[in-house]
Amino acid sequence: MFNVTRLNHAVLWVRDADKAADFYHRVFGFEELERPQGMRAAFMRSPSGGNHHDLGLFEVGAEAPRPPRGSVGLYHLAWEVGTIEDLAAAAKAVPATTGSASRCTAVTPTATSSRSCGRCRARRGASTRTLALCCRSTWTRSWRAGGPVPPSSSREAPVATLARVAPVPVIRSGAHLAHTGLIELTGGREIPCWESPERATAIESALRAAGGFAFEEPTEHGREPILAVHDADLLEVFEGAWTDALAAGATDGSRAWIPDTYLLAAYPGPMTLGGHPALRHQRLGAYLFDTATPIVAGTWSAALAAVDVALTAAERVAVGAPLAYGLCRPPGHHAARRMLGGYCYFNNAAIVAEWLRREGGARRVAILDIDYHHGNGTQQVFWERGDILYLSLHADPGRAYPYFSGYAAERGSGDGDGLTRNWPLPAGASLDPYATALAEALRLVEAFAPDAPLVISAGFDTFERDPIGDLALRTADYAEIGRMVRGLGLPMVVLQEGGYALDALGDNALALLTGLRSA
Ligand code: Q9C
Ligand code: ZN
Repeated sequence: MFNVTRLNHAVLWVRDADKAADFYHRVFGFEELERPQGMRAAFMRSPSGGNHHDLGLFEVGAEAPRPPRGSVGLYHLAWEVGTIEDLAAAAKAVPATTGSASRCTAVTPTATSSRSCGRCRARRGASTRTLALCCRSTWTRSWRAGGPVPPSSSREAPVATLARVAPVPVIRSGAHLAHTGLIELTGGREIPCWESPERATAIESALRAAGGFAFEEPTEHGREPILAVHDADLLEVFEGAWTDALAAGATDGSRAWIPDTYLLAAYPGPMTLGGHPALRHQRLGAYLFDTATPIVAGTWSAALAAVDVALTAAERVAVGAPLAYGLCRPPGHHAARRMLGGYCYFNNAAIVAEWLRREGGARRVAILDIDYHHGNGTQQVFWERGDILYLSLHADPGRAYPYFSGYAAERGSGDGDGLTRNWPLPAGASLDPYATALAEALRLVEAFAPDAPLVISAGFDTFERDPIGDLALRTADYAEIGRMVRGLGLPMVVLQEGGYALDALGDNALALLTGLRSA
């Protein structure tokens, strides 16, 4: 499918409205809005979302000359129509069989035209409420080459350009749906976990409604890529915790499992301890740093699937997609080498980065983490690595979860000295300070010169209305962030991390992805 960008309200004069409507549906994903009664016309809406496009297809009749072969009957283009109602009004002013192909027809229903096209004298107004048609021949000629382009000889630069942009692969799986019924403890109270299946559902449906995305299932990658980042004993305990908890009667299966003891570094003191319990749900307390990582029957498979989602997205980019989105759930950036936490089980982003090194032939991989929280797990995994850059913008841990990492002084060590960088942000930070920090981070990415796709840990808990965050980004800001990152010119793998304002999550993800794929 093609993707329409920068097309503002086009009107196409076509030989056959049915065929044209079908074409625009199949090739560009336009949805039909309306077939006005008594008119050979179709009104359609583009899938590109955000920048909202409408399209009017008007049949000019069979006596009009044939378009070039393969040009699907496109005769005329027009642009700058304010609303679909304007289109309808304009259409009534045009005889149903206007179709003399050698000359263009101008219609200016609200008559604010100020200039004429030098080629055809069609009047074209400065007002967006003016409809004008012009220069059909040039447009049709270039059609097959990837869409109409403005006639270069014309000083009239049309607003409309149809760009051939492949849909963005969105890798998603339904496996996360069973990772549900989760609870967390907040201020001593048990509440439904913010990290819910509806999050991924909301994002997926927003992207589907917007169009321009290709939804794909992940392929299985097995445990090897996970074991390149996480310790085998973590996997063993995580995998078996639920069944052991059930078998031991520690849970009746109706509630998420949250262990009751946590093995802190401070626990042993001078002691040499003699062992660990055999049951994995009890051992789990040595592999968690908080109570925000509940386990239910579907958790293990969901976490495995999230890794497959991430790796499949990375593969799409590795074979040439400029951008792919892994709709990971559960998220990953709080999960460390042998530690779960913060709604995270496997560190999807770290696994992708390591996989790009080992399997993707990359020598330098950069990870940009824009979740509200510091990605303590990712930072830990690559702390001493000279081949992986980890950059994180987040709420200052002096006031925000996870509290114990993400300070500006943390910069990596050994080979990784200087290759971890943190930008703690004050409460209430809006796009301005955010963009300043981001620009700094992007300069470091450039200096590092990755030879692999940029891995983006994307959280939308930086949103102004996020229930657990206190930054102040707005939906449109994510598009701006996307455009800034896009400026690097690197291919990109976007992996879903946090974001809990359910009603805005889809729009925010759409905005980021739209910015990331902007021209
Ligand atoms: N109720 C991500 O955004 N907070 N994780 C728990 C106790 C945990 C956030 C506070 C926040 C984890 C991926
Ligand atoms: Zn977060």
